[in-house]
Amino acid sequence: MKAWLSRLQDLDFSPASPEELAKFELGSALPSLSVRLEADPAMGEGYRIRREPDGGTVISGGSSGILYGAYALIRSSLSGVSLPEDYASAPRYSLRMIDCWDNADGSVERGYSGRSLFFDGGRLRYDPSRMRELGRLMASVGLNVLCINNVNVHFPAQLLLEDYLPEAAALADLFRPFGVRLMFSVDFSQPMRHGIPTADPMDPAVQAWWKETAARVWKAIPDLAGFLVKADSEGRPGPFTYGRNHADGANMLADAVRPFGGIVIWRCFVYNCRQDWRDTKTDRPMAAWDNYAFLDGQFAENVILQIKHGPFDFQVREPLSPLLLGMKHTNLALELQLAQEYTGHQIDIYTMIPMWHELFDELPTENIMSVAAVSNLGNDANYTGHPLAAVNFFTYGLLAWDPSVDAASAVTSWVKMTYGFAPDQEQALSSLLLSSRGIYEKYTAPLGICWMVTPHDHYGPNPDGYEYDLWGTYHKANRDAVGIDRTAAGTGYILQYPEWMQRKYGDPATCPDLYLLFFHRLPYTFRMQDGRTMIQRIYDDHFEGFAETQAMAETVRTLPFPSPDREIILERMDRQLRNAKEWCDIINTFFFRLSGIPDGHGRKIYD
Ligand code: GCV
Repeated sequence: MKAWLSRLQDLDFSPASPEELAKFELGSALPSLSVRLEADPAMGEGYRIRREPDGGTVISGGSSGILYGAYALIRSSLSGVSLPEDYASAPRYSLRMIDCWDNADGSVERGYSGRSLFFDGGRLRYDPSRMRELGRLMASVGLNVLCINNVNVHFPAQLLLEDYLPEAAALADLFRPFGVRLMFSVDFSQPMRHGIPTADPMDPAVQAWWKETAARVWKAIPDLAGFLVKADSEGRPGPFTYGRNHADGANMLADAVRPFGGIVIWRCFVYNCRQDWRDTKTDRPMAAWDNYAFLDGQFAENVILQIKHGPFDFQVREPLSPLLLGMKHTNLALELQLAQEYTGHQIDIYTMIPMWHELFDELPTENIMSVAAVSNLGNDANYTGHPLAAVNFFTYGLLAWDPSVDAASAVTSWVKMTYGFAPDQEQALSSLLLSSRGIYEKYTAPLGICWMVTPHDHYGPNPDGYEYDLWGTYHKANRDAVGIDRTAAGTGYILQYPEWMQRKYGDPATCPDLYLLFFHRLPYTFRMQDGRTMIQRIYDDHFEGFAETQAMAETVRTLPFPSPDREIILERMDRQLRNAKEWCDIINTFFFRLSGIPDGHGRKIYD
């Protein structure tokens, strides 16, 4: 299976360079087109495609630029979206990353599409032809960095920097012609495996160990992109153990990798995961800011702080993380999650690009210097479990290249490339995908409240499942009111935002409805902007969300998906229907039992 590249010829050899691959792709996908490739190393990853008076086409660019130009031409031809006569493009961000949460034992943390493509039984073990397909899928949408192992570095993944290095170097060789560089997640305490009694970043022995290690690693893989680090988060080791801050930790690693052009990607997902639900002072969304904002300007130039898009954890609706707006003197990366951890496990249809555009509506593109997304891939034949989840990988690549890419045309291009449908069917599938996020949001946790999901597994409803837990994830629904007051009068979270955002979200009368319960604690009878009471809006959204899922299922059944996609899609659609019904009934019942307020339209809510 080659996902959206299924109309291309099999790649049954290992190309030596991006140019060779570009020639192969153009020759097989567009045989009637006369295309000349013109190397212009100064253009780097950028490319220019121009028509010559004689009818030929010239693609100029740096080595991978030529390859991206070739794929742009192929995408344009397969999706029928023509390019201007003279078209130039360059990526907005130089690092466009896929972060895999694959463990050495072959399991994938939050993976919903089979086992790891890279590891099995504690070793690097992969199918080279699938690696080529993956490289091709990445290059075809402009993605250029692949972090192959989980940020939770469980043993023996540490051996990537040690015994497994020769095999890792062979893997890097496989990806190089696709313009893809590898990255490794590293364990901050790794020096302690080697007789050093500490991982303190200020300790000379620790510093020396990382320097020697970096030298050895980059000798084996000279173009390794860098190290990715999850430190002091959810039980991972980090600088806090030694009374150091995260600039101390990140800068120490940055010193070690700098001579080789390496980057340290340092994640900001740091919060108190042992909170007491009775503690009303600690508000988890505030944690990243509290841990990092004061360090602005103190990180080395080859450190990038990677920040999840929202202050919680990839919920269906969260405001933009304030850290992405507040750290003006630090290199930042936006972290998205293609894996549908909280958004339907690649069983429910959930197309993300509308959500990403909402983020960029508030996030100036220049605030960040790179983008990363947690992978939704596994060794299922179709890579993404649900065939329609591939649209998220495809559109993520286009967005990482150019955040202003049009959502509808990106989704439609994917539909056209993947399925040769008639125009009305193509239109039906595109609009179904584009509306899927809104539908999922309606039948799950309401109005930005988050965390009403089944604990740990994160599929299906459990409105009180996280309420008395230690993760800082509370909604505090009682018989009168629901939500957390995060205004200045409440936890003060809102004060982490620039003033214009404080104004936008701070007053419940003007706060956009879908964010209402993220920022405010309100009575069920609160009047929404559309005149409905909040409780009525909750009931309406849930009934509508389920009805819209039923309509979605009807459409899905009429579409002529080829086998085996059709069987997989229909089976998952049935599961989604059951899930939507469960969410609708449980959430409505939960709020009805608490509030005692009946549905204004007399629909069935269980007592
Ligand atoms: C890789 C959430 C997920 C964890 C994940 C973590 C992270 O807590 O549930 O599985 O761990 O985020 O992003 O580090």
